[in-house]
Amino acid sequence: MESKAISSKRLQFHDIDLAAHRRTFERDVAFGLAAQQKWLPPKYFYDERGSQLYEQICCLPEYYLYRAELEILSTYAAEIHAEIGHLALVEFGSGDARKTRHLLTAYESADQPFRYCPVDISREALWDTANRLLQEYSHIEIRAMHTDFAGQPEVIQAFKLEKKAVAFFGSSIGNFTSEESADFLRGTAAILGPEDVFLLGIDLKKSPEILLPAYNDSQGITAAFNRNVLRRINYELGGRFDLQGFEHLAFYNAEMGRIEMHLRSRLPQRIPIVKIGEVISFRKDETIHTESSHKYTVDEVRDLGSQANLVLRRTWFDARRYFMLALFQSR
Ligand code: AVI
Repeated sequence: MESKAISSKRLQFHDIDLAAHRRTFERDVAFGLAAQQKWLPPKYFYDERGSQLYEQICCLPEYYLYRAELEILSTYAAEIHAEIGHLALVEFGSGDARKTRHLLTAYESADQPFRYCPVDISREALWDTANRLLQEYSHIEIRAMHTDFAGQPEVIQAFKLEKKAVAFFGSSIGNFTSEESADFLRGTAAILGPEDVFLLGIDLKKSPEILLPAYNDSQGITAAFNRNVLRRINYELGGRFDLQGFEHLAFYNAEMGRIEMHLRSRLPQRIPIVKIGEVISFRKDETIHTESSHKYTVDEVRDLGSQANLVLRRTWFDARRYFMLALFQSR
């Protein structure tokens, strides 16, 4: 694994294998757009613009997920800190760490040094957040890692932590396929020591009347977020997508227990993508499946954990029980 590190007394910043990132993007786009049901992995939403759009989504009145998890973290931060102990906190998909601040504040209140290890696919978000947190918390020491952690939770072993709490907030696990989430949880369980814990924030099943507006907001921010993957293909891979030629579509697939986001071609079109040397044909109304957002019951979360050798130790909910924070330890 290639790694570039920027280091100061309180911040170490690791960039892992960036050339490989770009090659994977080309390969995934070529593979996904050649399939019968065209698809793209949702992780490619998150370039600088995509991360900003996601931050805006989190402020939308319809997007209850963010506020529900924030409510849990702000209400129970001290309790969560007491339960997990003053362990180094590793966070997958840390983004701007807005919600995590509540937990970091509980760490800071202990008046002892603590280590925060954010891991994210968006370099800009990671860099800005790490530097901002250093200003805000005098006891914090940061080891940040810029990498695509999804298929390889074991990358965090590079932090060489003796004991740790690993967090994965935001229901981002819901964006994995069932196979990916099973692998991710198994991989995470495998690197937990006997006193380590895993904190998983996860969106619960609820009425489509609440779910649907969260992915079809009235300001069109989610639509812009969805189309951002085409914009990214244009500027990184020499694509020729006209973003307005694709309509944002989000619906609840009850059988699969998930929201699906697609981009639907408004017309028959042929789109060259220079760097992959292909021209992709679309029929009118043909879609690219860009994201699944799985929703769970509490029992499904427990089962998901136990299939990966994780035991559910504690749960916290928001007042409406829209969202759950689950604390696991390895069996
Ligand atoms: C990051 N992830 C959990 C979000 C979700 O709700 O699935 C991404 C998102 N997609 C559309 N809106 C937000």
